Amino acid sequence: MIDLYTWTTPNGRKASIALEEFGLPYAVHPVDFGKDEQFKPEFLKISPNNRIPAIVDRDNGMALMESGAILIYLAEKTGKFLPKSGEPRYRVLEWAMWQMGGPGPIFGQTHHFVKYNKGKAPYAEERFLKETHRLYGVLDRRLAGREFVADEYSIADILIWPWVSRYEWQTVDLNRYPNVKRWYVAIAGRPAVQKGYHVPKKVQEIPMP
Ligand SMILES: N[C@@H](CCC(=O)N[C@@H](CS)C(=O)NCC(=O)O)C(=O)O
Repeated sequence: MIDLYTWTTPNGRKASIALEEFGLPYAVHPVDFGKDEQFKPEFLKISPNNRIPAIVDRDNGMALMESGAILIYLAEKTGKFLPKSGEPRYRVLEWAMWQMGGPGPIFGQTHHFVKYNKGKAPYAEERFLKETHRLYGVLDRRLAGREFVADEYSIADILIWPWVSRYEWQTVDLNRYPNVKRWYVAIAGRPAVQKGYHVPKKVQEIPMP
């Protein structure tokens, strides 16, 4: 049994979608940002960076923060969605790390400046929108002629998809990125994604282009 600490955000949904995909039993503990629960001392013991997602594996008592580390851990625990060795493994890790350093932080800044603080910092809006479109372009080229970012559906897709699911917040028209759109729609149709997206609670339907 995995204890999952999460909220209704892209990083949180990575972990709940992954747990659904791995078929692991898990107990959900909502960390309500509206109540600043991410700063509670009990939560900081599990996630010292006061961010979700975080897990505790009841099999061994291990607590883990950071979605990338969590998904690698769960993939190794179950033997799914991360090849065991060689180039196939490093392709998955390469695109997983691309997400951790690219779409995660950059799209997050786009949400901050473009959606929530429009007009306050025009240069920041321009910079993060430009970088957001650059990253969509990179993903679109990667997905040209391939179904998933690595050889098969993997933790890399699970890490990237929830950030693309906020394309409306980023003012991105997915029709500009046809390979991303095809990939996004295909993954949105997976039962595990449809279930994991609504953890810890349903706030909206999955956006569909
Ligand atoms: N690099 C971290 C980022 C986690 C993160 O930024 N989580 C956000 C929600 S999407 C959060 O917990 N924010 C709480 C806060 O800003 O106080 C990961 O991938 O897990």
